[in-house]
Amino acid sequence: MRIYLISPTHYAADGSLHKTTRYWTSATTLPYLKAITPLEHEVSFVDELFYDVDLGHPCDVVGITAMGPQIARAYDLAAEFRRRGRKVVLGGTWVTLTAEESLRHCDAVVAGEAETVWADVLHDLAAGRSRGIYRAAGWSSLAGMATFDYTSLPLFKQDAFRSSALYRMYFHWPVIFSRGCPHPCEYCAVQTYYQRSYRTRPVDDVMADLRAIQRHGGNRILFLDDNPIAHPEKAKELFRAMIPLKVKWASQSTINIARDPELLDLAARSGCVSLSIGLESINEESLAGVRKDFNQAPRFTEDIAKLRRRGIQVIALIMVGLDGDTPDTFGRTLRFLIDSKISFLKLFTPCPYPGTKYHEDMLKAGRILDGNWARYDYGSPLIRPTGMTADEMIDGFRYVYEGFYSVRNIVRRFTPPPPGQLMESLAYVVANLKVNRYLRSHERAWATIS
Ligand code: B12
Ligand code: SF4
Repeated sequence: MRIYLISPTHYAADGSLHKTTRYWTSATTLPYLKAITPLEHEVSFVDELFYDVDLGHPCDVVGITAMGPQIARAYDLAAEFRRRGRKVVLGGTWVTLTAEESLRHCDAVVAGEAETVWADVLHDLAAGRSRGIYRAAGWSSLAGMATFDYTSLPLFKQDAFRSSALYRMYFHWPVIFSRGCPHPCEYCAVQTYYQRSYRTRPVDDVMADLRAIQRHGGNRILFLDDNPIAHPEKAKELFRAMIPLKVKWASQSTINIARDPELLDLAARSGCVSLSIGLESINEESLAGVRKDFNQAPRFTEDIAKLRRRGIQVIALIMVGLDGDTPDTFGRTLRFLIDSKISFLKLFTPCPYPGTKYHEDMLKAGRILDGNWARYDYGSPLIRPTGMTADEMIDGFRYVYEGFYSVRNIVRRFTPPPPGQLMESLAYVVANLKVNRYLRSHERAWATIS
């Protein structure tokens, strides 16, 4: 069969498709799915963030992945392809957590990991049948994961990589070390999808990927993991092995990385230059309300200082409007972010992803304000907060963003920059100035910065 795999974009507030021509990394979902597809099938793929979906594609099966607000576009594409007589399969995090609802939009749903069920789905569709929801019986081993040609990544621009030193600094090659997360944060789709399980790949397999990337001339890595340090001893083993490679890497991580001196030392020595950390809130009560109390907000200032001392730029992920937050939380949050010299900020309003405990609680309490999945982005008022009105939440959200990215505060945050990483700091200053300009020219940019 001919299979067409799609990663959709999301709709902008005016109903147009959000598009861009450049992106700093790429998901691996589509090339990886291609790599695990039985060889008798022919597979092509497209990421709609850059390219247009070919609605007339001469395929037998369309496979669509989706994250967050992309789900609205995924359902529309599914409807259009089915109208044109194609079989449609949906998969990915969102679909997994809403499998029954998703099945109404397609011929088959892959709920959870595809490794052990994808061949069955294709076999059934080829025979003109479908079992509806295909769910793997257990978690598949991460040893010997299928590999793919890294230059086929949907958002990688090979020409730009060859011709532009700036692009070579900008593009981060995606690598996976682990899947899942054992923490209980109630709003989190990751721990819900993986049922709080956690697995790492053998270090040798990850090293093979890193070497393959280096053979292509790549030296900047992004770990796609949600929590690569959940098993600290495994992470230490990986970081130790990576030291001789002399790559630079970025990742998400919990703040626990700052609280284990050996782990932090190995991370820094293996080339860690920036970490996106889900601090979420400076309010202990707000953290406890979503079971993220392991964060221990009073330790943040000291933790961030430790990371900066090792030359690591800290990207803070913060939620505003959680229970426990009041209008004065915004000012305190902004001051904290500036005083701790955070390099980059991603703000979120609380988002009740269907399937999570947080969604269930908000639904029961009648606090969900918007059921339009297309608006399940970073900064829409989706739940009614308890300590302020929804309007106050959005005003506060803008106030923190505007304050954080004001030129005056950019200067304050990078004076002095983290030691030993001058080029990284310069790149972050430029990125900050770009956000400053973007925020001023795009009215609803607040909700879609990534
Ligand atoms: C890379 C990434 C991005 C990139 C994507 C760039 C691009 N277009 O290439 C960027 C940074 C832009 C991004 C943005 C966002 N992302 Co994102 N992203 C990821 C990340 C880190 C990796 C995805 C990946 O490559 N995984 C590796 C592949 C191999 O695994 P996989 O995708 O899970 O696929 C497996 C199965 O799920 C299944 N599968 C998946 N899709 C399909 C489809 C079919 C047809 C089949 C058969 C199987 C199948 O098969 C695979 C093998 O088992 C994941 C977290 C993660 N660790 O997965 C979050 C994640 C998917 N993102 C998420 C979200 C919410 C977002 C955002 C809304 C912002 C945010 N809050 O993080 C935006 C939305 C984008 C938009 N358009 O508006 C959530 C999804 C939650 C949900 N319920 O939907 C995740 C899980 C992160 C999280 N912490 O919650 N993201
Ligand atoms: S630590 Fe991060 S990935 Fe893990 S459950 Fe909490 S929010 Fe999710």
